[in-house]
Amino acid sequence: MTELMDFAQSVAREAGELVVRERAQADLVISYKGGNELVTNADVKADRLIRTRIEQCFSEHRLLSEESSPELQRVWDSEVPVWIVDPIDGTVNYARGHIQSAVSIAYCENGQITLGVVYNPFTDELFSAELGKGALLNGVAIRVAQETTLRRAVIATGFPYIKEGIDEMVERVRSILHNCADIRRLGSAALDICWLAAGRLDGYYESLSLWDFAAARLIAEEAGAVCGHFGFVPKDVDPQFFNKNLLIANPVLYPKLLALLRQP
Ligand code: LIP
Repeated sequence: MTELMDFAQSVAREAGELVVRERAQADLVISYKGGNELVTNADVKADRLIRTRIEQCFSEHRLLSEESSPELQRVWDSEVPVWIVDPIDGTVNYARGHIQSAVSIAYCENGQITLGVVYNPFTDELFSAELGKGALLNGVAIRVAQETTLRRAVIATGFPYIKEGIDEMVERVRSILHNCADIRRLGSAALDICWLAAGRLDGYYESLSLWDFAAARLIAEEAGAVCGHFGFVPKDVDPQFFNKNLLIANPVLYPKLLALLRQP
């Protein structure tokens, strides 16, 4: 394990312990960003912890995180390494006492995400990957499921806090339900994608923020998934960072799901 991976896993576990402790103390403070996007004081505390650890160990690095620097979007232009962090992915789940939430930490250098860690402290499951070295769950290698039949495929997705465009999303759900086995809406994109990497799901699609998927996308690719988009990708944006209309699946199902989701 490289020094960066050791650091990322250690910080993810420390932040995970913090968010479990904060919720157990039953003094969770819930507020709303932009009107209806839920955030808790634990998100902010975990974000501050991760930022502090990065500043202590890698003072020249930059941080893109949901809670403290959402404006730094063109990470691939950065001349110094960038950590891409979601301190709690699955915030609504976390605030409502569910266990499908995770700390997500990705490392980007020279325009390439080379490390990803997604840690669910409620299940003690740490998903990780380094570029070109495969994907692991608690240190054991994981691979995508080999399901090749749409009608047997279980597909995960999610929906944004802002409800505009929801009718189009419902139509996609209708198409998936007519052609696949079932849908899962688990509430954490990072864990949806890591579960696909571990063979627990067969496909995933959604539009997100970069910090939701940056780490998990590398983990899924290293586990054998195809990661792409079922919509237009701007020419000046590196696809690994583009956050609209993501589609992730094993190489056989990917084109089948692409055709399904692209239907008018
Ligand atoms: C969440 C994602 C989820 C998506 C939600 C939200 P957050 O991230 O993980 O898949 O459907 O709308 O974006 O806000 O919990 O970090």
